[in-house]
Amino acid sequence: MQNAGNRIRQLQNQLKPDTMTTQYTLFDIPTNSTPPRSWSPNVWNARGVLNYKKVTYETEWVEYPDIRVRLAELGIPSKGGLMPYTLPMMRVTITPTDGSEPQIKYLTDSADIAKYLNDNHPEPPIDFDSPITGEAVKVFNENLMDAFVGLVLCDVDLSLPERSAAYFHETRPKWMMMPIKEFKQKKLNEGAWEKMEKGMKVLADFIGKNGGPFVQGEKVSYGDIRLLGYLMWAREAGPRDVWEKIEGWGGEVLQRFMKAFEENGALSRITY
Ligand SMILES: N[C@@H](CCC(=O)N[C@@H](CS)C(=O)NCC(=O)O)C(=O)O
Repeated sequence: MQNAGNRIRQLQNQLKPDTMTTQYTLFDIPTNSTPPRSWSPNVWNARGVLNYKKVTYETEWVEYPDIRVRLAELGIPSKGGLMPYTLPMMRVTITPTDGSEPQIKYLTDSADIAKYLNDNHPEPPIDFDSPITGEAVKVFNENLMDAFVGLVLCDVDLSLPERSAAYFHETRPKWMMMPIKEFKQKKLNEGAWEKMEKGMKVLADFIGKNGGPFVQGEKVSYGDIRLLGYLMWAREAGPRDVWEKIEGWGGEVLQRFMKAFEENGALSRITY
């Protein structure tokens, strides 16, 4: 699937733009709200780019236990291991206007989807080349991931529909090597709240280092999108008090960061 983006680009280059139409479908995991909301940090890496670029797309909601069934049915190869099929996935349907058969491709990793969209929809640009993306992910992983796992991930089931929550309870203890409740308690004992407070201050310093609203100042990089994804995970699927604390500790820098993404359209579509 790695080269699916390239193959589609080749095809698009062969065809003149007015001789085909392109449709996108984003496969996403729903919350239990009506309408469902997008909450997964990985999916937000793709959805954030679609929204920011104002690309037209539709969403197909797939509950956790149905991901492998739906993707296998569409002919997607298994990745093996504990998570053989994952979302986000994006279907690209290219329909030639001469009536010949549509070409369908599936992109099955958030980074591939984001890159594909940036290559095919250059405006507004997202900086993918700067080392800032790697730095942003590193800052998050080193300072906040552990706290997010304890305070956000462990309670995600509260925001999921019943069957997805049951799947979560069945699968996650296998990674955690213990029941979710015990794992959360372990993270609390290891100082999850203190780590969250400290980590959010480090993150705010990092985001604000060029004057904000984004890490490089005015220019949006894929690193900003990745950070947005993690924050949306907490905002949309974490307990309310955790998000309120995160907002407080992120301070004015975080407020400006989220507001800038509201204003540039990246958060314009959450439910469809
Ligand atoms: N590298 C992948 C990771 C995606 C991923 O881990 N997705 C999770 C949802 S957040 C998933 O689909 N899990 C399926 C499962 O747990 O069975 C990407 O970013 O696209």
